[in-house]
Amino acid sequence: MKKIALINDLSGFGRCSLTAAIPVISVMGMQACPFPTAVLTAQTGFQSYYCDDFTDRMDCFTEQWKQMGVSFDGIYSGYLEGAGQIEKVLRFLDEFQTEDNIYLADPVMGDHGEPYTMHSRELVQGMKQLIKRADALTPNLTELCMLADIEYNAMVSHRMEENYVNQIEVAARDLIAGSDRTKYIVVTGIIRVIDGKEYIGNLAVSKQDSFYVENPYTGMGFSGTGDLFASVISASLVKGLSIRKAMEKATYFLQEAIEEASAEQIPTVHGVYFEKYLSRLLSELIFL
Ligand code: PXL
Repeated sequence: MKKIALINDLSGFGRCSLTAAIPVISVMGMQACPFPTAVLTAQTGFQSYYCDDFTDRMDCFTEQWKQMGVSFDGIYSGYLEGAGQIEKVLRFLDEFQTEDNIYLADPVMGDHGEPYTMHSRELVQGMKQLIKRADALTPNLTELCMLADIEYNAMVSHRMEENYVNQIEVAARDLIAGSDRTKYIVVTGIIRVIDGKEYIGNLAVSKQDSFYVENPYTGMGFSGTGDLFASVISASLVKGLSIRKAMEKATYFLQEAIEEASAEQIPTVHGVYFEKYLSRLLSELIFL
């Protein structure tokens, strides 16, 4: 059975990071191997939470797994508890990244133009190095702007323009050009206004082409949806599916869960009821 190493935090509440990634990878027929970056009582969007930073224990995972002689078909990194963890992930990659396995980096740093609490200038600088090692990246628009040194408000001020998505594509393509390894960037959370109605979309960009999918926007952003999306993309690419198929799978899995959460006014910090929709990820390709 294929294995994916999941470098991410474990949050008791928020339906994000490892609690999102493990079920998705499992239902898609692969072994999820968690490599925790931090353990939190709840994700950082809650008013109060306790966080145990795992920076000084990350090398133990790398060392022990190396001694065990294990290997991975995929590596997926998400939330890092500060810039000091970049070198730990790089060390893990030095040991476990190969020509053939697929590394997806989700550069978790902020959303809606705002940085998350662990954000720092050093984290952005470190993330710019880390993403060069990735086969695929899944930044939201805020994170793309941070990585490409674009002012978020300046970018979204173009959202009414016809070529808005093309402008984002140019920024994504620049990041691809800066890496020998990166094949795909999927930019999530692109909000457009057409005839007074809001739409939210995801843009996949590769060296050769691009692919954009959008749906009506409910106006609410829920915890963990980016992590669930990245988990489906990671598992799909490891299975050998195309980026287009991967995005279709992720959209089919999440769209109704997000609409339901918006209609029921679930507090956004708790995330969506993705558990109800996991069966949508089962497919005939499950044991490939
Ligand atoms: O969903 C991204 C994420 C992951 N992990 C933690 C977070 C966040 C976003 O706020 O706080 C702990």
